[in-house]
Amino acid sequence: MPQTATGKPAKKIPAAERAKLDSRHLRGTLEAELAEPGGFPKAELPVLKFHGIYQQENRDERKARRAAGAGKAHTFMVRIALPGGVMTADQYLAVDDITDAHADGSLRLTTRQGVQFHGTGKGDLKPLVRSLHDSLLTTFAACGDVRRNVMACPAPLPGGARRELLEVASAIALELEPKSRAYHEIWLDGEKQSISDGDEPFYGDGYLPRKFKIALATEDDNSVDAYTQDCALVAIVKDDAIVGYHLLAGGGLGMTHNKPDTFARIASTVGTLGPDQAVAAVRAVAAIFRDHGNRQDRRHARLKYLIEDWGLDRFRRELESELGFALGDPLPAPRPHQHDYLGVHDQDGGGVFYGLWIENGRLRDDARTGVRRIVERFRPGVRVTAGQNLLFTDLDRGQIPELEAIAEAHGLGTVDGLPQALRGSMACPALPTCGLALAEAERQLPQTSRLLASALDARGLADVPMVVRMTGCPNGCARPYNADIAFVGRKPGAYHVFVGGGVAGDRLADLWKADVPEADLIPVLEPLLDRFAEERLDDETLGDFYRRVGEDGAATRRLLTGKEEPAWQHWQPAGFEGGRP
Ligand code: SRM
Ligand code: SF4
Repeated sequence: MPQTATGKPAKKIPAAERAKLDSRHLRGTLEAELAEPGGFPKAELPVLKFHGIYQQENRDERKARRAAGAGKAHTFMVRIALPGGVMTADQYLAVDDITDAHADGSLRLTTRQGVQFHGTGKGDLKPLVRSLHDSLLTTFAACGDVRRNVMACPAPLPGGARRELLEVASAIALELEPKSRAYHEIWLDGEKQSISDGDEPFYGDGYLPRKFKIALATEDDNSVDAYTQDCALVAIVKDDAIVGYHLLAGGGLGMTHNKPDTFARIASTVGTLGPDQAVAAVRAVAAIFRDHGNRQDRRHARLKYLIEDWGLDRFRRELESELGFALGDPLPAPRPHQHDYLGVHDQDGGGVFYGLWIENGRLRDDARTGVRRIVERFRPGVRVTAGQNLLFTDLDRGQIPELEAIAEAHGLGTVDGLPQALRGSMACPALPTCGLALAEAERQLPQTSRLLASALDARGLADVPMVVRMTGCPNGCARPYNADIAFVGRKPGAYHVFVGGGVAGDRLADLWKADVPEADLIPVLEPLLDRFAEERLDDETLGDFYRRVGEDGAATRRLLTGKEEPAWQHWQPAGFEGGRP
């Protein structure tokens, strides 16, 4: 075994770290591999991700291909990063054109305000990236061990604060953008540069230990789910201007079934910042993660585990030392709701904006045509929300009836008559594209959420705001663990059912029942819904009711079902409340 200078055995560098170190600042052998038939070799896939590209296969076809003795038919998922979800009409139309030219004809609005293409062939990658670049859009650093798409509340509400919030989001995105020219060289035929130490002044050769997620909310709008982020700023607004921020850190949802050392965590309130300290503070949090995050065990390579190991006091001390100034004392944690801004709203500077519900963020066929027609007709600004919906901005109120008529003609649900259980629902893509999916999500939730909507309607609960989420595995891409109700894939056709999060997104749900077959997803919730209908206080949400009637999840379950769960599956360490156990 290799030795260090002190004679101690040197730690082996894990493959994921080695791939970054050897990549020559994200170049790897991608350019050469692009010219070869077949997929990219496994060793190059981590580098490919930094360019916003994942190698996938259509899992619906896997069995038949195996049976026919055919190898994997590789296709690619390509992700665009859009700080704050903001696009122009021209950019949206270019993205829509690209899915016909270079992908499978569908667009996927993501839970982090990005857009994904699926089903892209290897030969289409370069033209796809070039077309995006021509529209000033990029896939660079949309994935990989860097800061991910920086989220910000996208609604252009009256007052200057929202504009400022989006500007700060863009400034943070730029500050933490990798500076390597690899993307230009590989995809845009940019001039080859020699690789020097100065290429990546912030990230260095090893980039971050893993992904790093940032979001900006305000004290009255948590539409970006701030408590699930590695680092979030919640703006304190006075007289339409941002006068400071709450700094949150250490949120994160990914976990692995039956591995108790992995867990979801709600971000902690670390302190407060002045209005000009936002970029420096986020950069400092990312620097701490870069320097102290776990690079040996990728499952623990998220800021939440570092904060759990250190404790909040040490984290705050290290952060202040990195920053060179003291943070303000934490204020009581804000509890704004996750607004969806569907329908018509007054806009900053006059006019209105309009929020359109897009089921699970998937735009294909008639729905895609409908959105395209709206964008062509009114040329609005287009914004992707963290709820996988679209906002059209810069409209006149007089245009709304025609806009709604186009939406309805193309089967797009306007907000009137949209049940809350659908309105607040989100699913991740899962099958057939996601290589990690254990169960369906995007293709299953439409049935499940409609059954839930009927069950709520039958009990007079149709108007209760509700966050309902489904994922095909425990990684948590549709942020299930802080929802009122969530279904998390366990195996084909079976889910863990969670309840007790809520519209503020600031607490974790409890595991209500494990390994529930698809057909029983709503029946297992009925005792809870019955009792909710009977005992609900005015304006109480399901998650709040669940918390009120039982001290903890187990107590509530006993109360409602009269049963103990037999073998309690791993969910959270005992006594874990989303901060330190
Ligand atoms: Fe995610 C991996 C899709 C938001 C936690 N996520 C994946 C991959 C790339 C699967 C893979 O690694 O092979 C999925 C691609 C599926 C496909 O076919 O498109 C995928 N994640 C998504 C998207 C598209 C879901 C959606 O419904 O929109 C979201 C893209 C956001 C974007 O534009 O950047 C998406 N992923 C999230 C979120 C939510 C968030 O960030 O607000 C989470 C939970 C928050 C968190 O990170 O803790 C999330 N995704 C993960 C994880 C688990 C990370 C962990 O800490 O363990 C993985 C697995 C991994 O990284 O190894 C993952
Ligand atoms: Fe895939 Fe799991 Fe993320 Fe869903 S939650 S997209 S199944 S990794």
